[in-house]
Amino acid sequence: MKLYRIVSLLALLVLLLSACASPAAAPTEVPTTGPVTVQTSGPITAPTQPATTSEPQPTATLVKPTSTVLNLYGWSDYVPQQLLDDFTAKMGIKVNYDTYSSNEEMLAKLQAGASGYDLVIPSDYTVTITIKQGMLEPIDLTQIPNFVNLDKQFTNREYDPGNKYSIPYQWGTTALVYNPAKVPFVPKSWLDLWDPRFKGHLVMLDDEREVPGMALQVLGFDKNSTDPAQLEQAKQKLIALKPNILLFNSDDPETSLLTGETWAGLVYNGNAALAHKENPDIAYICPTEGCGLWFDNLAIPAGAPHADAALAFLNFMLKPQESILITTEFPYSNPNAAALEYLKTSDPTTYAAYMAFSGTNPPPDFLSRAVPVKDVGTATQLYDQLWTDFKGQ
Ligand code: N2P
Repeated sequence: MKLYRIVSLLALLVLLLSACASPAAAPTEVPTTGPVTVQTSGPITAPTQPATTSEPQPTATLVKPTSTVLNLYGWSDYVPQQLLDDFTAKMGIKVNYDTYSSNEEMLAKLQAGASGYDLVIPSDYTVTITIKQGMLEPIDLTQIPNFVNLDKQFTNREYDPGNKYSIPYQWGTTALVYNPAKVPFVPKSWLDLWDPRFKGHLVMLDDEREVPGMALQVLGFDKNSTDPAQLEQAKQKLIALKPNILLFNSDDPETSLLTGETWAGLVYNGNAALAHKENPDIAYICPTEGCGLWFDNLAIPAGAPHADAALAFLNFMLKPQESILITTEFPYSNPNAAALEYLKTSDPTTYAAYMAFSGTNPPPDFLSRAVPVKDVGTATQLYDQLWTDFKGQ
């Protein structure tokens, strides 16, 4: 009993000390290199400090930006206008938001040089590529005290150890969505999409890594295969699926599911969540062969003309009250633990929907089959070619 008391007191002391620690400190954990262990089945782990402590701490000397403009280049349907308006109102910085539909589209623009953008939203493997190619500006984490709001499962990951170049924005899966009212059976395998009854009724993302990755999984190969023979087989497999595909759309594939034009397909979790919100029958599963897993991040392109404004935005969007605007409007999964805690009380209905749906809060067996896209180096060209050939068929 006595020992128990001492242990409890020590635990309390550690807690108090960690609460007093400088919030601007960079993460010190060992990079996560093993399999993904994101815990999403139960309630999200409590943040290291109360959700209400979202304002910059007095210990951090925040540099006040002098720029009055911020040029954001991000995925379409991904950053709420309200968040941008709030930032403008608070900081006096106007935000221009240009959009893209794939990592490859964004990458091509950056590679063309002098894009004029201050912020981009690359997925994990594209963070790797852009770091490798010297295309990102290092991020001074002392200027982002709200970084502590992030769940540690999503920081310091293998694609950017120490978050030197990128700040988590949203994360999610890429899996199979279907409308039970239209589909006369319960799909379990990706192979079900090849069923002739789906003729002209599938929607697929216009994503040259996730779609071939799925075909590779179906064939029992590594989702990130660089073997030309395996990629050729994946292409042939996809060509056989073509009659069933009505459209390729990475911007709002949920629309065609809701109108009933499409009955099933391969989409990002947020698309499925938006469809499910309107039509609760619409389901989202990770098939037996596996599905996709991704982590999107905000990053500052090298030579960004308004890097000071970009840094201020990174800290701003991590405030719980701002971050939940993202989850409310574009319900992908949110890596901001403090924001989810805040959502629990500020909007219990949205929080309950977030926790209940497999897209936003995937159960462990779903996640255990989810495989991330990796940078495949020069084999990227093989995927480019596969995609061009397949779509041109
Ligand atoms: C938003 C697309 C989400 C990005 N339209 C998936 N990585």
